[in-house]
Amino acid sequence: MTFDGTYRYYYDVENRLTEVNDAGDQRVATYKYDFAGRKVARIVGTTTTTYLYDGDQVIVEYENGSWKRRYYYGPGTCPPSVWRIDEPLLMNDGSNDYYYSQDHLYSSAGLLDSSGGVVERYEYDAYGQPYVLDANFADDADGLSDYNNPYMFTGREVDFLDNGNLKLQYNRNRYYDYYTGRWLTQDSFGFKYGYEGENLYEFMEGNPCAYKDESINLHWILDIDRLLSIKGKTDCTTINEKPTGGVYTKNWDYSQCTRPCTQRHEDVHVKQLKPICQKYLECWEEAKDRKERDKCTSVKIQWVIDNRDRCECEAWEESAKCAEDRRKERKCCSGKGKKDLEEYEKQIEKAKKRHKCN
Ligand SMILES: [Ca+2]
Repeated sequence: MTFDGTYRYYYDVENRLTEVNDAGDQRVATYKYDFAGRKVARIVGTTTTTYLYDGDQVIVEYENGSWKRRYYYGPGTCPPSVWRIDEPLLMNDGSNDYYYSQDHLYSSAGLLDSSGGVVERYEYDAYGQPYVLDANFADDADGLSDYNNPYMFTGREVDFLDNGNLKLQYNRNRYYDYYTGRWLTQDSFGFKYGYEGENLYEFMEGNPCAYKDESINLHWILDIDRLLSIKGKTDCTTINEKPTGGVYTKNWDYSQCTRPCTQRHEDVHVKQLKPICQKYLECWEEAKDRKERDKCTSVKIQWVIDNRDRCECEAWEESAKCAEDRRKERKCCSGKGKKDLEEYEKQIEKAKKRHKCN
């Protein structure tokens, strides 16, 4: 996207956002990146914010050369905890520690001081647009965090530009615009793996209410954008259990009768992916430059392509076992449950054919 009616966007040859201007082409922000494509500087007016990284996470933020904030994160890096890659725990601003409390999508829900008192709260719409509230749930006067907290929707960093009139979420490989509900640039992996919807700028296939954050477990290994940034799914459903993996898109995923089977199916995938994930992360850490990192990604993707049918067959086998188990359960005996189970069993057969399982 180069112009959204209000702001103009400029990119470098690697398709990274370098400048944001207003409609009159007056500079709003400038961005700079390092060799690995990480955003290392943001210049707004006379303020230059620079970022020091540990791997893919910002650990120190500087303003005009003096350090302003430090960040500490949770440990998640690999399935089944991969969705915690963006789990800020603590922000220190030189005089105070602030702790994050998160919701089920690992979006920041509140910022707490060191005695555990809430100092600021955050709410989101389905497309992730953040709203800053004070401790008593009243709207913040200017809509900007009083504590300069950048971590909001799905634990990712927000750039509040033009006094908060433009909010861009930085998801490492690309930026997401809450207002239009789309990415500024294309998914770098294109349509290759069939997980995108109708276009490459789409956010959650245009249906953030139907897609759960947890679906990253399967997606992430296929797409580096998603590994590093995928955390963009919101949940407007009423699912209470925390799944360990899975793409929750179909009716049977939401059925009380068959949902445990989706869970068991995805758990199989999580187990399958773990070794390749581990290998990938090691490769990524050892890589010296972007080219080497790309190589790690190719190896991983090739593994997924080579093993897809085998992995799917194992997982659908588990689904079939589960469906058998569920037949004995009351929830699946009659009415909607029974219908859901029948539909699910049909899908198992279809999937087995599709993946040429024996
Ligand atoms: Ca404020």
